[in-house]
Amino acid sequence: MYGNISIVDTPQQQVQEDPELLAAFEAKIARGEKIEPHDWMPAEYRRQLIRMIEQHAHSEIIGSLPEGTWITRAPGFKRKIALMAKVQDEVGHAQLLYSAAETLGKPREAMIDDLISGKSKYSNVFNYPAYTWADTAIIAWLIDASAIINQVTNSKGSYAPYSRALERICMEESFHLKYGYDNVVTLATGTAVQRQMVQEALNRWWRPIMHFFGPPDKASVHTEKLTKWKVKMASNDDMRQQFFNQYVPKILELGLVIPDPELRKDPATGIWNYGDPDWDEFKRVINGDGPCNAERLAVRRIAEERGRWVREALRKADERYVTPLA
Ligand code: BYC
Repeated sequence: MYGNISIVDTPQQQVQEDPELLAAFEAKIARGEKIEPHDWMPAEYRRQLIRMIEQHAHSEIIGSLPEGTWITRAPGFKRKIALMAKVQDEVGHAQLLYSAAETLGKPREAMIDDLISGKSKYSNVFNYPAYTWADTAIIAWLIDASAIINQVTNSKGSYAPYSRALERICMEESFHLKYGYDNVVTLATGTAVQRQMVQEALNRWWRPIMHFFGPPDKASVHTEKLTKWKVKMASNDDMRQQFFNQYVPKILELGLVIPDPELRKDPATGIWNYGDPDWDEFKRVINGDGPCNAERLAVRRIAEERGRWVREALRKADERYVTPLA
């Protein structure tokens, strides 16, 4: 219970919804209308949205860390400025998304607590290290590209505050993608050492990027419900296929090798077939056992601790402002 809004925390806490209200809600969604925070919604719709938007917000804030470690080491002043702006944008996206999730009744403090205690998930990809400058280039090009595919699609979804946040985020992400592509092109058309560096980075990130779109549809837990309620506007496999369609030709054009010998488009169906990207690794990483999970959460815990006095000061100033003068 947060304030006067009761939040169902687990799917086990079944709520018997009023059938008339539920039917009206589903008809509204079927007509393509948006749901606003004050509108009636089923408890499960609220729970699913909080889960997904909160995970997305955490992904943005944790996602700023792998690239953030390169701000002090960026090759050249202009690239440093560009990277600083990108990292700042990602943190801003987290703010927009936490605000969107708050409209559903869960306070930001509770979301942050669930992140740093390890209760909430965030995107698998940010639990891997950025060893070289080329890793940052691959992140900014291909992870931002993957995020854009996901976000442009879901910005057409039913929950208005999430749609609005996604539209705004995508505008900034499209700059990130251009910045990342420019860095990859520089390396891929550079010296032999630079080409090797970017190829090795692609080898490291390809599998995590396959995982980014979520488990195969047949193993996805939430897709059916989220698609019915137009929160997810395409399945995990459909978005992964869209990524292949758009980016495999661009990667090959740069003379890079995709580290999956089985990746091939079936000319009859137009479907890309690919080798097993190791779904066991995906499960381990999203459940806390990736190469950098502990480090990422430790950084967030320190930030939370160090920022406590600022939040306290703001809260006190706020209280003083709203307390009527004696
Ligand atoms: N990573 O039933 P499924 C960025 C979990 S940041 C971790 O298919 P769903 C950027 C899933 O949560 C943008 N966990 O789930 C930032 C569920 O677990 P729970 C990040 C994953 O929700 C900085 C379980 O697996 N984008 O671009 O239907 C720098 C079963 O999965 C992942 C978003 O967050 C994963 N990849 O679909 C640069 C997008 N995949 O909750 C760039 C918002 C699945 O039952 N999220 N799981 O314990 C979504 O669109 C959807 O939640 C997903 C998964 C497509 C990711």
